[in-house]
Amino acid sequence: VSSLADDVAGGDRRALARAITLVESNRADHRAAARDLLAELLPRTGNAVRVGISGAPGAGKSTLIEALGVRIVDGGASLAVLAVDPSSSRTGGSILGDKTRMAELARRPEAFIRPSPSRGDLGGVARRTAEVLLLCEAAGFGVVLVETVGVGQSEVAVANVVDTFVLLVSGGGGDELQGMKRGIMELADIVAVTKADGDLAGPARRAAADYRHALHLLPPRHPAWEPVVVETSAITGAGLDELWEAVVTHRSRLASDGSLDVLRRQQSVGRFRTELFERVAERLRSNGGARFQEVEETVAAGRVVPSAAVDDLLDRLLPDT
Ligand SMILES: Nc1nc2c(ncn2[C@@H]2O[C@H](COP(=O)(O)OP(=O)(O)OP(=O)(O)O)[C@@H](O)[C@H]2O)c(=O)[nH]1
Ligand SMILES: [Mg+2]
Repeated sequence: VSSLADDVAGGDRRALARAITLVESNRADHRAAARDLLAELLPRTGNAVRVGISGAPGAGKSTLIEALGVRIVDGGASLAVLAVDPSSSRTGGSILGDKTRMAELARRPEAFIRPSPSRGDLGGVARRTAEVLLLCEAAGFGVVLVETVGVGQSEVAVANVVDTFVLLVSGGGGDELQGMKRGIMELADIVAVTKADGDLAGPARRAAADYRHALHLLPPRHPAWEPVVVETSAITGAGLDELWEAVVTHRSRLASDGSLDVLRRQQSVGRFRTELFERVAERLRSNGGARFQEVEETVAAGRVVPSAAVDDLLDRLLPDT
């Protein structure tokens, strides 16, 4: 583990890939090794610009990341791209899609692209994403972009590990705003209306105006930042500089008034609590064993109300001290 940590810190890509595999594994011995590895690398983390890019399936995330990513590395930064896709049924296609959609970026030595396998629950996805991001920072990447498909709560998980959250919407899908959950809009520091090219340029402009209006009605996430809407096209390159400028400005505003520290502290504590509560629940279930099932049966049969069954079980398994 110690020599793997050294290799990761030295920027060795193959070591980084192995470290990520370790962190993503569920095997108990791998988990233990991953824990040691992260502990050793932790002092080298925290320095990247962490950006989340989320949007509906097919919104244009990968294509945008490819075009934006090439600009970022052209600008002299090193870039890691992580793809998170919790909907396992789509994973195979998505990984293939990402490989081909980011072909140019994948050839650049300053870039590292890692499609994350999306086994498991949301908590697992959140933990792995956070830890893989830390590994990329320890390996020296200046920018980490996390792509996530907005299919529910995965974007919340990703918003909890990044500094700047970009919501990507497709200019063609004018009705998207109607069905969009308020909670997702509230996460957005930046909305990028993409595919603003050709026939879609007009609809994209109208969609951008709608989003500006909608964002205006929401309470701001940070006192120092009013969410912005940019129109982009991964095909013509329009708006990409503006988008990156917005990310950099957002990030430096947060850094300069101390909100970045506050945000990251809250994120760490939030992940700690989420994981703690999930794991306590798991352990209760497995330690409860047969008793757990017995109690569930009494609830199922309508003999006890759920809250009373919980009181009873908790008193026995986790007594108040
Ligand atoms: N006209 C136009 N088409 C685009 C643009 N960006 C992406 N597309 C097209 O939109 C489709 C979906 O693009 P992707 O980048 O794979 O979208 P995604 O959001 O990553 O999709 P998933 O990862 O599957 O959720 C592809 O056919 C792209 O060629 C754009 O800026 N303009
Ligand atoms: Mg994609």
